[in-house]
Amino acid sequence: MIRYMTSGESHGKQLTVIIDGIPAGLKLNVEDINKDLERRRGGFGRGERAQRIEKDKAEIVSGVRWGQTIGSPITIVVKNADWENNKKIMSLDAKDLNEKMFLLRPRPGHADLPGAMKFDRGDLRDILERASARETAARVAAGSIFKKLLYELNIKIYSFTREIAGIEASVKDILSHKIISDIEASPVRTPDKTQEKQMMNEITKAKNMGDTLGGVFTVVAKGVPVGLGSHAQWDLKLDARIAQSLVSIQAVKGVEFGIGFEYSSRPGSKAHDEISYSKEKGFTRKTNNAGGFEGGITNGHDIVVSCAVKPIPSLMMPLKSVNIKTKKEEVAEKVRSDVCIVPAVGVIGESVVAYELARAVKEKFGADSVDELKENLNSYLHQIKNF
Ligand code: EPS
Repeated sequence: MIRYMTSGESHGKQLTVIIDGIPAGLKLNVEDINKDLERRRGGFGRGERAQRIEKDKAEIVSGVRWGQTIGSPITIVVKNADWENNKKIMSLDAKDLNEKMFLLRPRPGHADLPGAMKFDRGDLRDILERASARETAARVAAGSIFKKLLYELNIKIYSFTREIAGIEASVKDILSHKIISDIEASPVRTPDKTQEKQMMNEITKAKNMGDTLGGVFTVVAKGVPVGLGSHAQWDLKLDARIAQSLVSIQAVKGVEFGIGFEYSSRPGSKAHDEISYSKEKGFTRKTNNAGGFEGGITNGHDIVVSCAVKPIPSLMMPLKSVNIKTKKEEVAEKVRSDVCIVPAVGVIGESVVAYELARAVKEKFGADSVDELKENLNSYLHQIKNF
């Protein structure tokens, strides 16, 4: 089984991720992980910290030897540069406790208030440090390994920004690899050059107003074989697992597969992807409204999943709130933050989709080494071809 767990506070010493179950023999290079970390750090609309303070260099401290995984748990550490400026605030030592530093005015839309109530903390920092999207650096480091494993099986994943603040990109062929270079060259990670400018203008306007913006990103996985996930039990449905992983990303509020919410307004005759057959291609469909899933099982078409991202709750022009100590109405804490994270969240989306796919692949094909995994997949593909 593949699983992973992260730890670390936003301004703590480091983020850590432990990944278990990656087969032996996967070639790993820390620079590949760093490239993904760099992609997550970027994007027009990110704040000072993500872009200038943090360098996000991964250090692999276990599970790899001589450039290859060896089957044991892989540990990756990403140091927080900003810890140096926050040593007192984040101190482990009781003697450093300072009530003057407490954050008391929860931000509407943030984990601040329900988290503090649940964990009975008098300082909102105890919650916001872990709720912070900084944690996703650890998930992206892990995601880089999942993507690499999937790449060995010819499964490729990419993402792009579909919309920012209601400005929608027109993307002619989202399933063509050719758009990847346009996406990666765009400051907002969208392949639509015209809308890119509009999106950037909106972000600049919001920044000047002390406001924040949300949007929609899409993740695409190509080369996914038919038969991952299962209809037979609710928690084996792979689209459901992917949805859980995506909604677990900070600020994600909605998920749709394929045409998603549009299904509600179409009759069945115009909704479903008709099936055809040829000897060369086997079973295919001309359309992919379903986004690659039927009954929680991959159907051999590309996975297409989009997510709605809410505007970040840390506003420079804060909303009304209540002081948790005095219970008096006050405005929420002003916390340095980003204006729009949609471009970065696409990269995080790739990582969590890659996790769910890698986990499903390992569940179906077992294997302790990459070669064994490939062999098992190939024999299954042979079986599928003869169906
Ligand atoms: C974050 C607030 C900001 C972001 C941070 C996430 O941090 P700070 O308050 O220290 O400026 O920059 O994101 C990152 C540093 C990152 O690498 O993603 C938050 O509250 O979620």
